[in-house]
Amino acid sequence: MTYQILNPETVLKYIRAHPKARDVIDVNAPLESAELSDGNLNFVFRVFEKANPERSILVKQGVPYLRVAGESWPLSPARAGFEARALELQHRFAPGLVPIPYWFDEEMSVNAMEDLRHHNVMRKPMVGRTRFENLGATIGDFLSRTLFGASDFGLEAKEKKILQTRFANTELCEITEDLIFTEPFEPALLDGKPNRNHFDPGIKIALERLQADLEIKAKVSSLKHRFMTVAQALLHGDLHTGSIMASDPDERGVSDIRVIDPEFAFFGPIGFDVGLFVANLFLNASAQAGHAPDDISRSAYRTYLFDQARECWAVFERGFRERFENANSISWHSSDFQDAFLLEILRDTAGFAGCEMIRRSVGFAHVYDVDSISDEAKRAEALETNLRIGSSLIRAHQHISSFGDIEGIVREVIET
Ligand code: SR1
Ligand code: MG
Repeated sequence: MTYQILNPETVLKYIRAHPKARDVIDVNAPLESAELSDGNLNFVFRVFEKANPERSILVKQGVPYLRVAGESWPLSPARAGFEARALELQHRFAPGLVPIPYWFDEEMSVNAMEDLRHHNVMRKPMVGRTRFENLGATIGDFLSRTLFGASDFGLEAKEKKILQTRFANTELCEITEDLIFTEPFEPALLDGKPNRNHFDPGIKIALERLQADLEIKAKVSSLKHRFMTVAQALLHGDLHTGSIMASDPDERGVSDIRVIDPEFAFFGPIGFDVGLFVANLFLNASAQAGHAPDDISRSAYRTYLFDQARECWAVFERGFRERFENANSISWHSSDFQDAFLLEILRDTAGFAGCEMIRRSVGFAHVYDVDSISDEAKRAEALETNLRIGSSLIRAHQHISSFGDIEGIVREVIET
């Protein structure tokens, strides 16, 4: 099929005609579709057998623009190829923690994959304080498997270099460079590019103070430069709680958890993925100022979030150290080297988490956690909290020596 933008009608024709679809569903049976588009970039459809909706396929299509902005923000549909290649690798290193990829159709910019029909994107249930007890451990496991697997320690040196050339994800990296590292820290840009920040007037003064802080500016420049140049491993590249799905927790609070949407994948610094994930837990914790109905439930859920962040780091670090034992070269067996490398990741984690907390509060792409707080004063309180924690993490990141240091910085501002 030559490229055309799919809709709930044409996606049915597309599926009926695709030779690989018949491996998953009966394409001759009556089929139905539903549009599920939820993220900022793409269109997503579920196609299922009418008489047996359990038999379904998820179809995700990249269109030549950003879905939430429309044609005024052009974006190459080639991003679907980065997602396809990343998902294939993540599925190789962490099977069961990502959707099963079915096929990638380059001409149509379509990724077809396992339809996680019993799962929900985690962000909203977490704002409603649903507890997923295995969240931190699962994401820590996902991070150590995928980031070690697709690094110089897990891949042969030649394979990694060749792979890197297939992940020159220039357009989506530019979005991250602009939206996370540049625009939130500048009142106006010098290079004629638009500054897409938007923020609650209640935090104008705090933001002006932050944007005038030369120490913060220098540290963010250095984090941005690390993001652009330190090609440690193939990152997910956008690991927030909107990029994770979970089934309803069972009686022990345990769910099936899957990481989705790796279209921002590129070879970058490992701490970027870890930092984005923990920052999104902290963003939820601060937003509970405006969501939890009472002190007890607020405190309990914040404690849960800190536990998950700590557990994520612990499982990630343990998994990474275990994998070092079987690393592909004797060069990686020095325990001093391993300690130093993990410390570098931890410090990056703190710095990148700080940038994420700030950009989600004042930049182009906010989070539902904070934006959905209806009480103006409480929303401003959460936003100020994010700016304070973000600034402290950025300021202190090069002096962090344990995950407890990161937790300590956050807990100085967010009480449990
Ligand atoms: C222009 S895209 C805005 C944000 O959505 C994605 O999920 C990334 O987080 C990006 O920064
Ligand atoms: Mg996404």
